[in-house]
Amino acid sequence: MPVPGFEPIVSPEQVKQLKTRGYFATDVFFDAATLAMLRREFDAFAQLRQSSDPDSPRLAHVGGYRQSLFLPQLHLTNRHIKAFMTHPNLMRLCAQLIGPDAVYGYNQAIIKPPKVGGFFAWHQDAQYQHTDPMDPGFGLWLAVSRTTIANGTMWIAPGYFERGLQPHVRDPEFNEWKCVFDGQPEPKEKLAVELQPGQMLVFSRLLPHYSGPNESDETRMAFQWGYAPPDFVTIPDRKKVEGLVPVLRNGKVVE
Ligand SMILES: O=C(O)CCC(=O)C(=O)O
Repeated sequence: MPVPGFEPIVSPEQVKQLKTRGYFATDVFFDAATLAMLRREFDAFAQLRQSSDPDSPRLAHVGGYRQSLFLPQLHLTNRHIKAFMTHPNLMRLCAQLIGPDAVYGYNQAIIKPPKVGGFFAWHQDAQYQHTDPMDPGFGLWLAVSRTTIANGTMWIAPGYFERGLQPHVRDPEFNEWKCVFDGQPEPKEKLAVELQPGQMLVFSRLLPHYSGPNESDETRMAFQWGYAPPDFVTIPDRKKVEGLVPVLRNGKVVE
């Protein structure tokens, strides 16, 4: 049901592809000023992290391996990013895909410095937090810089989306989950998602995805978060997720 006051922003074909293949890519969704703001704020967070943590990856080539910078929960301390979460285009997307009530939760910037930014293992986001329903709302991955195969863009395995949550094994070295595809570490088919700055991958929490190492001379910058209806719970304990931030309530934007 359309939400009054919010024009749909993506096509019926894109909505169908999200339901059947677990993803679609948007056109450029944000203007240059918004992208410049995100770059500026992410750079500032990165500088701060680097000045307080000498082991943090540098935004210049320092050699080494697997040194991406993860900057979590930026809305908590940054008013520009908090305001970005209710950007009019995002609210149109929420109203179109979710309805009159929506929240967001965990968010992070992921910066892969030139040459040293590492890969991120194949996984389904649903593995990191089991919920009922398993796939509430949608995830977003925004290219803040351009994202290419060479600089470590996202790869996806749509063939596994409809098969639900796949087995994962824990990788103690990197403290992360690795998806297992019919007993194999790699899916039979995969697709690289190369995006221009301002384009987004809209995807399901059940879509297996991976990102490659940054072997280029440029910095890869992305922002990841998602929106959901407010009423999902974690399983098996059936608790509400803490820290969710409402953005739409009864069809009105919550500032
Ligand atoms: O931006 C990336 O490299 C991918 C990160 C990712 O998939 C995740 O944190 O779930």
